[in-house]
Amino acid sequence: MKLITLEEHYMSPEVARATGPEIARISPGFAEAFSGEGGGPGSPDVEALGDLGDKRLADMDAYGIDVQVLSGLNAQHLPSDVAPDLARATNDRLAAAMNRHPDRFAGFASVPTSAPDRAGDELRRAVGDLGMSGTLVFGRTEGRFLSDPRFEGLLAAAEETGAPVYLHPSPAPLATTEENYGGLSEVVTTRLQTAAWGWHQETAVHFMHLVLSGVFDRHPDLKLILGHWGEMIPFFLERLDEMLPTRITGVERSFTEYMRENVWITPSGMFTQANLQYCVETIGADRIMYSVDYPFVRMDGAQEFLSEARLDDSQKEAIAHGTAERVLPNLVV
Ligand code: GRE
Ligand code: ZN
Repeated sequence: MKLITLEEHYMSPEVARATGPEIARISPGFAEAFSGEGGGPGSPDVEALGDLGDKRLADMDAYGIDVQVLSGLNAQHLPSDVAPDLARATNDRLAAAMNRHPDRFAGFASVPTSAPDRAGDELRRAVGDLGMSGTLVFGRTEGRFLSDPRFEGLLAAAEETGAPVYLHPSPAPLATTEENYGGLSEVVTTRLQTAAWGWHQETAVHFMHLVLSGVFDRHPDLKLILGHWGEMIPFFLERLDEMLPTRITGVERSFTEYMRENVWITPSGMFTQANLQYCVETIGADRIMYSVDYPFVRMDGAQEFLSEARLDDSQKEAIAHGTAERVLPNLVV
C-alpha cells in the first residue's frame, strides 16, 4: 500500500543552534532526557534527523514509506530578530531536498511566529513559490496560542492557500510545567511534562482555545491537523460537547462538528489498533491521515499496522495516502 506520512522531522542546524537556549529554559532537562546517545524511547536517530537524502531514503525504502511530508523542528522558539531569516533559510533548504527527490519528499514550512507579521507571507511563499503543502507549528509562541490576534495574518494565509496547520506538541511555559509536573525525579518530570503526557495535554488545550475563541468561525475553511490520534480529543468529545454546548460557548458549532469539519488527525507512530478503530468510528476514516513521527519513532510496523487493521480497503487507502492527496496542496503523486 502506498504510504504518505505527515509528521516526519528533520533538524536544520541553524534553527537548532538558535532555539537551543529557549528549549533549555522552558524545558530544563530536555536534552538530557532525550539525548540520542542512549537510544532511549523518544530519542531520535540523530544522523537521520539531520539527513535529507540517502540515509532517510534508505529507511523509507526499508519500511515501505513512499512519501514523507517533512518538517523542521522548533521554529516557534526562534528569537524574533532572527526568526524570519532562519525560517526562510530552513524552508529553502527543505525545498532543495524536495526538488532533488520530488516523488519522495514534500514539505511543511517553518513559519516565524515570533515575528508574527512575517509569518503569513512566509507561508504564502512556501506554498506558492516553493511547492510546500502546509505548515507545522510547534505549539505556543512566547506563551501565546494561535488564537492570539497577532496570528490572524498567518491563519488567513493558511485558509487562503488551503495549507493545513499541523499543530505539533512543544514545551508549555515554564510555570505550567513546574506547577503540573514538578516534584519528581528530573528525568521523570521531563518525560512526564513532554512526550509521555504534558505535550499532548497542552496541545489539546491549545486546540480548545482555537475553538472557543472562534478561530474556525472566522476562518471556516481553515484546516488543522492534530497528531497522536487527535491529541486525546476524540476520546473526550462526549464530555466537551456536553459540558461546553454552543449556548454557553457562543461559538457556532460543537467540538464534534469542528473535529469533523476543520480537523484531520494522524497516529504519530502510536500504532494501536483499538485507537484506530475508535477514531474511525467517531471521526471517520476520511479524516485520518498517516504519520510515523520519524526519526523519534521508528518506521517498522507502519505498513503492517494498516494492512492488519479491521477496515475495508477503501478506508485503508484513504488513511494511507488518499486523504492526504485530496487535502494537502502541492502533494506530488
Ligand atoms: C517530536 O515529535 O518532536 C519528539 C521530540 C522528542 C521526543 C519525542 C518526540 O522532539 O515525539
Ligand atoms: Zn513529532
